[in-house]
Amino acid sequence: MKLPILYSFRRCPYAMRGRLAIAHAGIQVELREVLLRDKPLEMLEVSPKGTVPVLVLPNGKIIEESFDIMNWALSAKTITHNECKLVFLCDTDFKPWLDQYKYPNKNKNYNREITLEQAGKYLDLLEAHLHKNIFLFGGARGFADIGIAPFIRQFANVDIEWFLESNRPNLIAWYKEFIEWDGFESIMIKHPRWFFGDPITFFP
Ligand SMILES: N[C@@H](CCC(=O)N[C@@H](CS)C(=O)NCC(=O)O)C(=O)O
Repeated sequence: MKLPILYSFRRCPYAMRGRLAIAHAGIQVELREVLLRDKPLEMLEVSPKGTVPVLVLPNGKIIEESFDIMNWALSAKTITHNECKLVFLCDTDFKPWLDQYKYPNKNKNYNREITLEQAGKYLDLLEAHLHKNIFLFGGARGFADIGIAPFIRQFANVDIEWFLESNRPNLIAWYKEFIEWDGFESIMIKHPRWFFGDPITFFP
């Protein structure tokens, strides 16, 4: 049976959320680990925009946005408008500040305090959600947790002491639960770079 093909890059948070959703849904795909600076032609042919993740379905359909891959994988579960909105805000409002924070040298006007204040607005929003439940929308991990956690992990890793000392106990507990979750560990297993003709790497 032909499997969907997932072009992915281990450390990319967008690819992580795609892998998390696929693994969470219990779907099996063929994993093709790429090098961002030398992407395979097979991937660029089907998705010329050149970002990962890219999912190629057996019927030839291409899904080239991580959000859409999560939607595809988790479609059996009910995804609410509010969950989508929180993930969307992560990509539009939080990610630009995360990029500034991660790569301060790329912007000569970089200001750490402003960045932390602006990114902090989104962190506060998550903190408020987590006030009621251990996951963002209830007692079980869902679309929003999977879609957002890889980005919060990246943010935390820039200055872990600052993050752990910030006054957001629920967010910190949620973050720790995520990084210690074996479901997360399992999607972070290292795979060699894919080359045409290689044997299939099954994921998960
Ligand atoms: N909107 C895209 C963004 C994906 C994205 O930007 N991925 C990065 C890696 S984290 C990428 O592939 N960048 C291309 C490159 O670095 O050449 C999505 O959600 O899938």
